Amino acid sequence: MARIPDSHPRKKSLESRQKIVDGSSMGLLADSAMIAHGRGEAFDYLLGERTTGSAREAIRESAARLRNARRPVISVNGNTVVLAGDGAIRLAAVLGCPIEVNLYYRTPTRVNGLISLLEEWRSKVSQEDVPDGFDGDWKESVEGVSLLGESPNFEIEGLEGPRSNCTLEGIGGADTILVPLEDGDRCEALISLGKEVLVVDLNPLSRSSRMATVTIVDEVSRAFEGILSHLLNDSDYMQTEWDNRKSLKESLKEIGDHFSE
Ligand code: PTJ
Repeated sequence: MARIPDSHPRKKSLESRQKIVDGSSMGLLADSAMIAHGRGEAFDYLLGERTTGSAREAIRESAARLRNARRPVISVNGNTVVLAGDGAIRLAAVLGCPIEVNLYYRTPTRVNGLISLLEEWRSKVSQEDVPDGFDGDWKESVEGVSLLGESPNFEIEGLEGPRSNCTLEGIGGADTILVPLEDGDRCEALISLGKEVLVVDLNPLSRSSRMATVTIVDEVSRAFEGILSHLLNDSDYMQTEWDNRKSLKESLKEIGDHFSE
């Protein structure tokens, strides 16, 4: 890929697009991954490619809920691993929770490939400087992150087909699930199992956005960075009685406001 100058106003967006192109040629992504990414890009453009005020609130609320969770888990699909696998590892290290590869279009080759990519990220992140506010042995915490999904031993009730397969150690036994780019049916099934579902989705109108306990209407890598920062430096904040509908309405208003600014 040609080097994009730092001054290019859409550098981050072009780099993300390239990650999707590369992930696709490596066989890690679903055939429709680029369509999903394009839809996300369009909403991000409308939102001004920034974390809006309502997304910041949802990020803060999600961090508090993940901190309070008994058994949190981060569920990742192909697009999330390719765009924000490093961020997922940092979050899991701080939370002491597993990451589960859980795919809509599940094939053993994709699951294994995505777990290998996460293993590479785990090794790189373990060498990074200790993040501000982290108390403990960073290398040990990162190396301890377990990567699940290869051998499903649990089925999500109310869902048919391969996307119902997950693990008891991860999604099956979790009380709180952080799940970017989720599909509406599965989000609904997880909610009806009594789980708290924290969704990251740039589309505030999607069914998963509307079904979730808390929806972060933001780009997945920005959302992960925000959650990390709140986990490490905002421990006084207590979770609230979250009104997700109100938050989604606010994000739609922010789209309108962005264009009248
Ligand atoms: O890897 P798999 O097999 O699990 O398949 C993954 C995709 C994403 C292909 C599959 O789940 C799918 O088709 O998703 P949808 O139904 O297109 O939904 C994707 C949602 O994520 C859309 O509402 C997009 O707006 C949103 N989205 C796309 N890219 C991003 C995003 N949200 C946050 N950050 C992004 N980078």
